[in-house]
Amino acid sequence: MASKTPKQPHQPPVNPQRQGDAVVATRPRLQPTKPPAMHQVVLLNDDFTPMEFVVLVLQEFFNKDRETATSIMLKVHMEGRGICGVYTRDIAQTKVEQVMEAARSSGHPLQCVSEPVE
Ligand code: TYC
Repeated sequence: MASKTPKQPHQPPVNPQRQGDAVVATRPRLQPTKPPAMHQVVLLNDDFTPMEFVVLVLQEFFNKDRETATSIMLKVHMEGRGICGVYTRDIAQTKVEQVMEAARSSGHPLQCVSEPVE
């Protein structure tokens, strides 16, 4: 897969410089790097997963307190989807896998996706 990260210009390996008696290996400064793109984990509504299971998922995998978890669950229930958290891409994907596995092993059809933050 092609990376979106621009290639850094070629850096000579080291550039020994004298500082008094010491010889210090230095490198030219790299270009400043961009912060990683962030991804949101979104829970989707369905008609079968128990509300209590969704609240427990939000507490367990997204570190929400019970009140916040309940309010996110109700938002998903009423509006069809809701954001559980925002993470780097790999962490967001891991959260999706954890939720999907918990749902699968409990026999619930709960769906969870991650998507880049706009
Ligand atoms: N709609 C479900 C019910 O009435 C509850 C639910 C909430 C399911 C959020 C999924 O992501 C979800 N039991």
